Amino acid sequence: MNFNEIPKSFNSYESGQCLFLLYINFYMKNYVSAFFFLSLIACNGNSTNNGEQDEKPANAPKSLNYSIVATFPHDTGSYTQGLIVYNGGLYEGTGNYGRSKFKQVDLKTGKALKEVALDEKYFGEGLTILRDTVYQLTWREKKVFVYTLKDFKKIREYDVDFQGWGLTTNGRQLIISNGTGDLFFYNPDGFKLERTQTVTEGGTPTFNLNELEYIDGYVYANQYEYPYIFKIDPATGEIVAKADVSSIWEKIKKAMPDKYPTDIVPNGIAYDTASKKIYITGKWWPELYEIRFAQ
Ligand SMILES: [Ca+2]
Repeated sequence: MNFNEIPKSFNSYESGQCLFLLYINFYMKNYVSAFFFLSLIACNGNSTNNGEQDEKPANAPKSLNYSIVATFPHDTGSYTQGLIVYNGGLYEGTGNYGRSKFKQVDLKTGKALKEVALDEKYFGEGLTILRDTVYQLTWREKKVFVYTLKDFKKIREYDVDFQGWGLTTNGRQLIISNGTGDLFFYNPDGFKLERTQTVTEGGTPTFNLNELEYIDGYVYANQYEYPYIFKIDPATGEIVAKADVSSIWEKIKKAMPDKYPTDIVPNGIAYDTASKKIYITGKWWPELYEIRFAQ
């Protein structure tokens, strides 16, 4: 999605409010102590609203630890919306009007081997390949494009009634996120909705599910604007584990100081079913990482 449509409950906004209160308090000398402590209470209150609760529910997701195995270059012109590996090849779908593409990428160089540019009126979103057929979502345009993998030729378009965000496949269905906390399971034949699954964290519905990847029976999802990758049980919607990629994201922010932090979000997860390798990247990131989860 585009950062222009940011829900009001985001951390960055709330952190900004806390800093603003502290700034005002600093200059209200007569009331410094009282307001300072009130501000701390307010900030702590926001933390609770963000889900960083003092007491985790019994069914809170486990921490999903990971290590970086290898680092590869990534095209900083790619506003990554979907990342996949299919038959050993790396493919990426990118967004932004006038810059949206579907391309095959050389892992070693980060350069496109083959690509299709979308018309500038479309904002590309999630991407997946099922049975040698490529599916690519669009954002507000509510179109799904279908291409042949062999020659990247567009063979079909479907109209949908939702914003497209993330896309993956369990080998039978297309699994879609649309910026909410729900996953939508579609039959690719005729593009019919078969099931909707609400995703929950500790029993509470989540939100901002974005780029997706199906890995060994679980759906992994980036949470837009947050440093999390969720591991979701698709049968129940429960987030069973959660990885925090803050350290990688902070490194990218430092490397790209001119970019708005909420624009260069983590938003690419790919899985090579043959080699069992997992790759992650983000929008306009200069690097792509092979990572290994600890569990
Ligand atoms: Ca993916």
